[in-house]
Amino acid sequence: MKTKTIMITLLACLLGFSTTFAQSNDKKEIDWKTDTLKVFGKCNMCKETIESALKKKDGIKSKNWNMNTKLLVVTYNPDVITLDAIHHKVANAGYDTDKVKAPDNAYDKLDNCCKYQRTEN
Ligand SMILES: [Cu+2]
Repeated sequence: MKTKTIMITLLACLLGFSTTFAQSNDKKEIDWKTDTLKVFGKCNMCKETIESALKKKDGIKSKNWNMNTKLLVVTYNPDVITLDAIHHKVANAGYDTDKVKAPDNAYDKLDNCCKYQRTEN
């Protein structure tokens, strides 16, 4: 009787363990992607605006815009957001990227100190 109880307990443990294992195996690892894009901005306030346009809930893991190089390095979950969508998010915050031009009304909303020189095209 005692042996049976032990056996059942052991079996239950094993079953529980294998289920946990299967679950963690099922859960897909996030295949983070890192890309660099050019974003035309000027100062530290631009940095704030550019970086806060990219949010964690949108699949962004990290972002860092360099004021001197104008390069934004962004790590994101490609299952959640595309690089194209990232360009658009930055552009909608008022900043031209190397691919997407910011809407004029978004640019106009920027603080005067942040009004970077736009290229004509
Ligand atoms: Cu600025």
